[in-house]
Amino acid sequence: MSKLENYAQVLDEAALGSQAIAPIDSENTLSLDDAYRIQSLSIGRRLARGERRVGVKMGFTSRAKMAQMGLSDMIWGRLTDAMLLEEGGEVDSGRFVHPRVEPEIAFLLKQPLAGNVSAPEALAAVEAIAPALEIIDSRYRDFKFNLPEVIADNASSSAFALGAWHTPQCDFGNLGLVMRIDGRPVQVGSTAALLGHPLRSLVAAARLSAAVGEPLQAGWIVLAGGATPAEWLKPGQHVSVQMQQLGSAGFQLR
Ligand code: OOG
Ligand code: MG
Repeated sequence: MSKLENYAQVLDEAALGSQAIAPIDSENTLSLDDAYRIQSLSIGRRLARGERRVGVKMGFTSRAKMAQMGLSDMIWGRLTDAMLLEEGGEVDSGRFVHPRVEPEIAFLLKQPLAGNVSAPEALAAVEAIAPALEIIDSRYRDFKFNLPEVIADNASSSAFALGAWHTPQCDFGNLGLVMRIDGRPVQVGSTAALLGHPLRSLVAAARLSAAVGEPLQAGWIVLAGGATPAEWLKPGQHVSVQMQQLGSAGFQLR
């Protein structure tokens, strides 16, 4: 087994067993290409177990997220069907190491989207948009990592909940949002925090995915990134996000 395959196995097993691991790049020797290769290999293990690819998540697309995690480069990860929570449903905290939650907006594509596309071209490929919550769960102890480490760990992807889909007719460039935990507002923000307009995140997803030979597909979901800092989650908590025009999404952590 190659070194990169070995890291993919270690990360995949950490996620499966909800066990934190030590950093894999403490010597700062992994390149970003290596990191995305590890991510691809670890997702390959999930696909081999029967999971299905459903899209892409973008990370560090808001200043709030970059500042919270101390990293300033955009990253992306691969989403599978096993990460999608049932809307309004319950999720078992035993699945996670140390989960956090953040408010996002999701795109559903009606046609493939690849390469250097403009914002209007990206919009033309969007079937629907929805409010979303992402549960991120770093497999590294203390939720601490450098850039290659978090990329190798599939950008901390763990689970996501979606609200109802809406046609993308409204101008969703600056929609106010409130994230609540047990009814208490914990983060307030706007979709404008995402690169000025969340469509820019979709444009970046189209470019980055095509660059590794996995162009965005019709039917795929793209998560645009956390619009506010993430909040720690504890068993028993209920989380919701309410977004102007688009309604809400939520889940209960058991
Ligand atoms: C990395 C994932 C970042 C986002 O929306 O910015 C991310 C992390 O914060 O652990 O999902
Ligand atoms: Mg996120």
